Formats: sequence, structure tokens, C-alpha cells
Amino acid sequence: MQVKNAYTIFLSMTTNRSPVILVVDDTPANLLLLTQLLSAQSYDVRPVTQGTAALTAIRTIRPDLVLLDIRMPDMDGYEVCQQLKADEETAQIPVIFISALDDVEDKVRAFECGGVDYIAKPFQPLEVLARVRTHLALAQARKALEAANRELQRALAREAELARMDWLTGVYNRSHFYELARHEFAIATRYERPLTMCMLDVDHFKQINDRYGHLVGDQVLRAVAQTVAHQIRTADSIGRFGGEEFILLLPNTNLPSALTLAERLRVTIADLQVHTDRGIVTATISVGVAERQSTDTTIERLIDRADRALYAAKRQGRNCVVG
Ligand code: GH3
Ligand code: MG
Ligand code: MG
Ligand code: MG
Repeated sequence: MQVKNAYTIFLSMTTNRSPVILVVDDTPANLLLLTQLLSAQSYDVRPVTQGTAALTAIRTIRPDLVLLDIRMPDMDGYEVCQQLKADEETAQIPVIFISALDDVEDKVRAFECGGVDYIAKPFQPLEVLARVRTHLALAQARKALEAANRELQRALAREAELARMDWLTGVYNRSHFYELARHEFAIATRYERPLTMCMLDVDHFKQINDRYGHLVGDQVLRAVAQTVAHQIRTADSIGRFGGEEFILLLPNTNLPSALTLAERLRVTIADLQVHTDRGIVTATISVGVAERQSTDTTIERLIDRADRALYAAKRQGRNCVVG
């Protein structure tokens, strides 16, 4: 699992970019004081004097933190904070209210609007710095955790996908194919839709192994599987049934259409030239095709009929399709 990647992201997020702090206050003296205080700590400070301008700045600059005055003529701090929190893109930006309002109700309202902290004016510079530092660190840790979690989810999804694959040929393995097939079979039965199975087997594959060696044999298997996989529709599935045998599931496809597809696959594989260390190797396939019938009570019955059709194709001399 790529847990290491998640950790790398965490590290990259903790590199030294100056945090951007948006300071919003309609009183120029306050704004100047706060700007000087924070700039001295090498924060990247962006001063704004109005609520509406603050919202625009938040959306464009995406600051790491907002220091927000409450009483402002055009739009008060509560409103600014509410709008910022309502927008998914900016909702995670921490807002520290900084206001001369000193009633408990005012403070509580600030938290209810989504603020993370409240500083009363006149403020103590050291206290402002301490609170800013703390909330920046918390926001940073949260971002890193979220990024790590996203990466973890991606790694888990990749891992789950790999677990469904046949490692040699890159198509579904037998157990996952069965899972899919059972599901499609149930749907086809329930809604009385056509469903067709094709069983493919590489002809005289043992001879390919014997003549060129198993590694070349593996390469041929991969080429056959991938060529078939690229020819089918996205709704169709291909699985490795065993050794040099593959199985196709074609939802909403009746027998004549499946036979047409199978024939096209047969010709494509017969024309396929696999370039190997031992030169160009060719192969042919035999295909057995069976459409679900109302008497098929289980998927195994359908597979069994496709399998018998395949053996008929082998008996007919191989490199052919029987349905
Ligand atoms: P037929 O036309 O009747 O299908 O003949 P065949 O030789 O293809 O069939 P047989 O079942 O006799 O041989 C299949 C061979 O496939 C035997 C086995 O060693 C080989 N095989 C199975 N899995 C693999 C694999 O993963 N890699 C390689 N290289 N060979 C495999
Ligand atoms: Mg004010
Ligand atoms: Mg074979
Ligand atoms: Mg076989």
C-alpha cells in the first residue's frame, strides 16, 4: 500500500511557505497595528477594510487564516463568516473574530457562525500571535490529514482493483469474474434481458510453450487477453477462467450478436503477431458461445453450455466459433 505517498504529501505540505493571513477591519488604526504585528512574524498579511471586499479576497487569495472584525459598515463580520463557511471551497479556512464587542452573546454568535476563536479588543499582541499560531497549526494538520486520507483511499481503491485482476494478463481473475457474472445473471433473469457467455481457449497452447518456452507463452497469453479486452464494449467483461482459457460476459447481447463478436475476435487473434525474443509468434483461439435460456437457473448452467460449445469447436478442428 502506498502509505509512503501519503506521508510525502504530509511533508510537502509542511514546507516553508509564509502563511497568508487576511486581516479585515474597517478602522485603519486597528488594521495598521495588526498588519505590523503579523508582518513582523513574517506572515504574508493582506489587509482589507470592508466585509464585501473581504469575501472577494477570500475567494481569490484563499488565505490560510482570516482575522475578522465584527462591526463594519457594509457587511458585518458574522455575515462574512457565514458566507465563507457556506462555500465548500472556503469553508475550511479558520476565522478568528477580533472585536470590541465583549458580551457573551456576541462571542457565542461568533462561534455559531463558524469562527474558531474570539479575541476581544483592545487586544494583547502576544495573545493575537499565540492564537494565530495555534489555529494555523491546527488548519495545517487538518489539511495534511485530509490529503493523507485522500491518498490512502486512492491506494485502497488501487489495491482493491489489483485484487480483482489476474496478475499475468491484466483481465479479471476468476473469482471476481464470477462475482460480476452472478450479478449480471441475476439482472438478466429478473428483467428477462439477453445475456451471453463466450468461452475462449488458445489452440495448441502447449505447443507454443514447448516450442518457445513458458515466458513467451506468458507473453502470448497477455497479448491474447489484452487484444480481446480492447475489442469488447465497456459493459462487457473478460476474465481469465484458468490456464489459457478466457471467459467473456456480454450483457444485453443475444446469440447472433455474440457470434458476430466471437468471429471478429477469432479473426483478430488469428491475425495477431506477438513480437517476442524468439521472433513473431502467432496463435489461434476456439470460442464456445451460449446465450442464457429461461431454463438456466444458475450461472454455472450457462457457463457449462459455453464450455460444451467450446469443446465442439475444438472437435471441429479449432480456430473456429461454435454457438
Ligand atoms: P487445445 O487446443 O486442445 O486447447 O490444446 P492446448 O495445448 O492449448 O491445451 P492443453 O490443455 O493441453 O494445454 C494447455 C497448456 O497451457 C498447458 C499449460 O502448461 C499451459 N498453461 C497454463 N497456464 C499457463 C500460464 O500461465 N503460462 C503459460 N506459459 N502456460 C500456461
Ligand atoms: Mg469595526
Ligand atoms: Mg488450449
Ligand atoms: Mg484449455
